[in-house]
Amino acid sequence: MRRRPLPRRATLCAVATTVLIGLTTAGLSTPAAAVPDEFRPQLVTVDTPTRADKALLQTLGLDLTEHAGHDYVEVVLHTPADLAALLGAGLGFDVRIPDLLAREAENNRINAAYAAATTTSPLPSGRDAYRTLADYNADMAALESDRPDLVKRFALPHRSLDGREIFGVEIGKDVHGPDRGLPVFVMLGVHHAREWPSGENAMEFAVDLVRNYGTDRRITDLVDRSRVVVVPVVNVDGFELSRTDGELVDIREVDGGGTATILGNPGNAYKRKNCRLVDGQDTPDGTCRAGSLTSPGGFGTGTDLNRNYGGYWGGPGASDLFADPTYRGAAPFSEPETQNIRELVSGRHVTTLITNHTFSNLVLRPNGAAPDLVPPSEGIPLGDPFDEAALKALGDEMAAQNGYTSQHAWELYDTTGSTEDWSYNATGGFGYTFEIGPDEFHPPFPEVIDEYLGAGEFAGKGNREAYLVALENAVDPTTHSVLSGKAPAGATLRLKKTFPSPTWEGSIQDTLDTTMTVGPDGRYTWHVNPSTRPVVKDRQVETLSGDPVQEESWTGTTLPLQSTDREFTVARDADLLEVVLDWPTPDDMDLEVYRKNADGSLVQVGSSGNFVGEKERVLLQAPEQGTYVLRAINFASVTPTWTLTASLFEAETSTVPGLVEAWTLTCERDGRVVERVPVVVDRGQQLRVDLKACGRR
Ligand code: 0X9
Ligand code: ZN
Repeated sequence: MRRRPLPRRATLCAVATTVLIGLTTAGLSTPAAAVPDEFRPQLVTVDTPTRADKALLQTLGLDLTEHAGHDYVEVVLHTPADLAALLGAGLGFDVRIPDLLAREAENNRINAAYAAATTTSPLPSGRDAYRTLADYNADMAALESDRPDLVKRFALPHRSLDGREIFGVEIGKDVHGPDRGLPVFVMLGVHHAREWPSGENAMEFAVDLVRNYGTDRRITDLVDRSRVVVVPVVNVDGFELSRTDGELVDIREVDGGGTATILGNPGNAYKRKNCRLVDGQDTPDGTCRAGSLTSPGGFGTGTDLNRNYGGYWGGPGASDLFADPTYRGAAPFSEPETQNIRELVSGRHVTTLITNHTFSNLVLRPNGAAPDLVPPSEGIPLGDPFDEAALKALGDEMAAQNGYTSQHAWELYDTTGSTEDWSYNATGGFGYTFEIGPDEFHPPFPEVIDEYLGAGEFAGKGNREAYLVALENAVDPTTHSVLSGKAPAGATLRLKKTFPSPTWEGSIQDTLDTTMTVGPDGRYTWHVNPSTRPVVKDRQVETLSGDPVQEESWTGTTLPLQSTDREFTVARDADLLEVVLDWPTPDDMDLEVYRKNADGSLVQVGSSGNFVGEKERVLLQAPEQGTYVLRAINFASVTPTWTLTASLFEAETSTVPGLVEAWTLTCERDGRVVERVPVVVDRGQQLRVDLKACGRR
């Protein structure tokens, strides 16, 4: 599949990357270097200025962290063999964390010192160290026993592959009583084993709501008006391995028993995926640790839970190779852990959802894949989500609290099968991924405190405030739909819908099945998601209209390993600037586009480094007026003569008409359906539906 590259922004990771401005040899070859005797597992930033480099990197079977920009990918090297593979491929790289074990040990030392010096941290729980899985489970049980009126701890329907129960807490007024149709906010953590702060932030939010209920007016009001469901650790098996191995590093250091063998492998401290050991086969309970020993760092085995959801499952940015870090799984929702979240979200009206990850300081909104991509299952470009304006507004508002960058998920890199790719498109509930923290999967614990409570100019805000903003959105009736009316006291109302959700190439059947109980006054108010799914709504598709409104062409000659610049001035407002570099032979040239500032400095705004043999093309949406520098780079072309064309277009937006879907609303008494009505309700709409027949005997 070939797609038009849209301009992308590099991630915000505080990464020391070698950005290739002009030509250096770093991206072309690395001087033959030997693997040092004393190998240490390490985090490196690999230069991948061209698509061919990225493609080559992907063939090496390395643990690509997915922290990537247009010209780099961060990679965990677990073994000397990994390093040898990278050196052998000749890709340039910078070592960012030279010794992950030493870093793990250093973090452990910082954590121990912090814990020793701290009685109570400023976190809602007062905790001063990362929780273990047992700590999470104990904390959830304690929350319930402390405030049984407010907290219901529950086990998710499916045990993990290694046989563990997975717990969550539901928070709300009279939470053990009947469901009265309040809007639901869902907060998730630790889909990826090594991303410990993602669970901490989720758990602290649960504690925060419970501890401050009754004293803090805003929190009391929000909890009274909602049900908040927190599942702090979705991938319990992976987390257990990562968390305990991270700790072991410390013990090995402390007891002086750090032998080369033990220190030569960080165990599963940097594991990403779940405990699927053999694809398509159940993992016998309790065998995950032993079974993943053959997989250095535990990265080879497992399914990437954030590629296993049904939404556009099987498309770009998800691998079909079991050993790859982004392995999508044998089928959509093949894993018990994703199936748990599917059932959780399908059985309630989750109006807003946040799934936490680490790291890169980002607030990501759907879709996961770029709008110009065409899923074969739909035959039209993905486009922007129907609710783009509202999704962006909320994303921006949350990012203003924690100082992160708010962007489309696809601007990071394409993904399919991620949590909100499914939850938003199937239910219409707003969904976001938070990438917490600047530069590490599980940094020293004090960083968790800063991220949650905010630090520096965000002190007193942070993720806490961003989550509260999200919860305010969850309860705001203008962002979802409301049904209300008369119905017999005590009757069960059910809203149900069955539909095909698009995967990349086909579809899966989804059923949303939700209930509430009518209160004693014979009236109900039900906060629900709109009846028509975003994925079948009208879709705006942008196409270039006819002739360019401004165009310029150049020919030139550039010798191998050199580059040539041409300037183009955008003199009017337009929708799209297209720059195409063409040359006669099927070999490798690259194209970079810069915007020229008033002081003559250059800011890169686009690049195209396609596979060998493909021509280069950069598209810039709504380019600012001014001067652009177009750089033709000869990476490896034997015919140094090229043609460069810059064209400015107006885009035509056409609308692909959508469908209207209905909920089926049933009123049930004593387990018998008494009344059934189709209900069509839009976002922001409040609809009155009296269930009169249900009241008649
Ligand atoms: O790749 C991922 O799953 C996430 N990054 S991470 O380093 N935590 O693994 C980002 C996913 C972004 N895409 C969507 N949320 N759709
Ligand atoms: Zn993650």
